[in-house]
Amino acid sequence: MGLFKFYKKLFVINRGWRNGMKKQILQYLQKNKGGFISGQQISNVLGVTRTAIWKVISQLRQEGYRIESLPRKGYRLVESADVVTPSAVQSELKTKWIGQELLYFDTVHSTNDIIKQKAIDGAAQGLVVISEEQQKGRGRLGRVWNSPKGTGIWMSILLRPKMSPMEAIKLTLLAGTAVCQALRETTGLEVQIKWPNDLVLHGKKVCGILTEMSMELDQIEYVVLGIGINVNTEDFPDELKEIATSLYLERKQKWDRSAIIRKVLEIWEDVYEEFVETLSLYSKLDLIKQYSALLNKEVVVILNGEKLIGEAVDIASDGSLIVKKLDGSEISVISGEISIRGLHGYV
Ligand code: BTX
Repeated sequence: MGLFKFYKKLFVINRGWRNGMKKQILQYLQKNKGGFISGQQISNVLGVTRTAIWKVISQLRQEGYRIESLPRKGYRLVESADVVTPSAVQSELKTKWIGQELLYFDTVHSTNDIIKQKAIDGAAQGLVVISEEQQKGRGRLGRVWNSPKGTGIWMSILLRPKMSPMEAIKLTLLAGTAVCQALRETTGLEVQIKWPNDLVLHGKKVCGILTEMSMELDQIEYVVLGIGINVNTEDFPDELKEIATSLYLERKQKWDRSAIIRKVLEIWEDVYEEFVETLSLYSKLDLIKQYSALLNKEVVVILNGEKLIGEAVDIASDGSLIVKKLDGSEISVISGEISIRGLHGYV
């Protein structure tokens, strides 16, 4: 091994060790939130020097955590920062493999693009990429996804499912269900699924999901699951004001983004593992219907450029939307653009 490679490896090991320690110290402070713990105590429990602890505390303060320190008393976590750094997200993350490898950026073009590059480089499934901001956040069909700094969750997950592309299409709807459940559990807000890939609150879009696949000879190489959630957004650009909302705007309350990320990853790991095993939506179908914003509504479906009016009457076991047309006949829609009739901004 060349000298440069050796030092680079040493640097990576050192950085990994320091990140691990940061996570542990943060966990320890969070467990004792409000009370003081001495540097000696942390040093004894974690087996690191007090100087190393002091360095980590300085880093955490730079990330925005308010940590008080008093001579002879030690350190006290006063306020957790709304940060989505690996240490903040992973400190209490209860997944087995999703998000255990996590890359964090201040700004990127698109988190989906970073994951794609990592997938090509051979990264294992479960890798999560989070960025504070996306300069070229994407929606479907090349549309723009507004991703301003520090306000939302802009993240992508790498998956390598062993299934046909036809099965993998269902991942979007399943992911929407998992995120919907996570948002309901963490905020108590009645988030709904707007089939197939949006989540809405009172008819306005709060989250979008973009699934991108790479295939080789009809085999899936990898899937990138991109999730965008408007969490603490206070204002939207004029063109989005009528159609977009955030968790903040619903309650005028700021939410802890890393807690939401953890819940999303934990629920998604369970849902995904079950789907990979059964290849069936069956166990989630009731939930998908219960959370649906479309069922029993009059809808406009735009299919291959053609407009079709009807009522959304069911979601079939393959995830398709059943629409009853004005002439009484029913069609099954696999994917497409759906508008809810009469809802401002959607028609
Ligand atoms: P979509 O094509 O269904 O929705 C895109 C449309 O939504 C836009 O044309 C615009 O009208 C509206 N829109 C744009 N930004 C927002 C916003 N912040 N909130 C509400 N509505 C908006 C939805 O596509 C899929 C979005 C996925 C975003 C994630 S973020 C992480 C990952 N990286 C990336 O580049 N995309 C995904």
